[in-house]
Amino acid sequence: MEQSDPAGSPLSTIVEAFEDLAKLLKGSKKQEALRLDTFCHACSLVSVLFSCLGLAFKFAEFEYISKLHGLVEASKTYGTVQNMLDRDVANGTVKTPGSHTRNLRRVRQGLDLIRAIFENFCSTDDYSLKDVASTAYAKVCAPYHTWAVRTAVYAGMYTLPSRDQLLLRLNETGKSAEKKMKRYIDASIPVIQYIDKLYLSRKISLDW
Ligand code: 1PZ
Repeated sequence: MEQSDPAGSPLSTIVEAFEDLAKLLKGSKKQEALRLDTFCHACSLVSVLFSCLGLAFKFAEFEYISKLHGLVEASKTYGTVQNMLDRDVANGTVKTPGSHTRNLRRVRQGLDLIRAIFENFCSTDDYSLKDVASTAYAKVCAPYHTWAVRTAVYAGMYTLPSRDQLLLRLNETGKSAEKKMKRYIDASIPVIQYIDKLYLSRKISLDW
């Protein structure tokens, strides 16, 4: 950890959890399975970001947390992500609304959305976060959301805090935030790819 890092900042906590997860996946021998509770722990830390966004994204927070809660419950029965997916495949419930495999797909899309937002954040100095967030959302999530949800999300973008306000709420400077965002980007990519591979190897497409 670097001296200039504000200790215990929410971004640091998230980044460290995803770096640990990425390391675990990289170090694990070929077929070693990912424990669902380990994965859920890292994902649960992300929810602090919602408190920086304001009321308009309360519904996104609720959506994310309820899907994650479903996965936490599933971890008690299935133990590993692999077992959970295999059960839905066997039951023919992969895409059934509310199924574990579907919830994992949504949480994974949330992680990818954050990655895309962070990438855009690091590549511009825009005072407003509207474009940063809108273009990320348009690419990563909008294709899979209903018209009503997309409309609500784009309307909510006008209420996002400014770049400076966000930094203040995260207890970061522009520099420290960008450093950590880049670390999240690097750590989340292998995690997302790992999950995608589990779907593809079970002949589950990624277009939903
Ligand atoms: C700093 C800039 C911040 C920008 C914030 C952008 C937030 C975009 C929020 C997108 C909310 C989508 C809410 C509703 C989604 C639902 O359609 C699906 C339904 O899934 P189904 O029940 O059909 O299986 N739900 C989800 O996809 C759950 C996860 C959505 C939330 C991910 C957000 C993560 C972003 C955090 C940003 C800090």
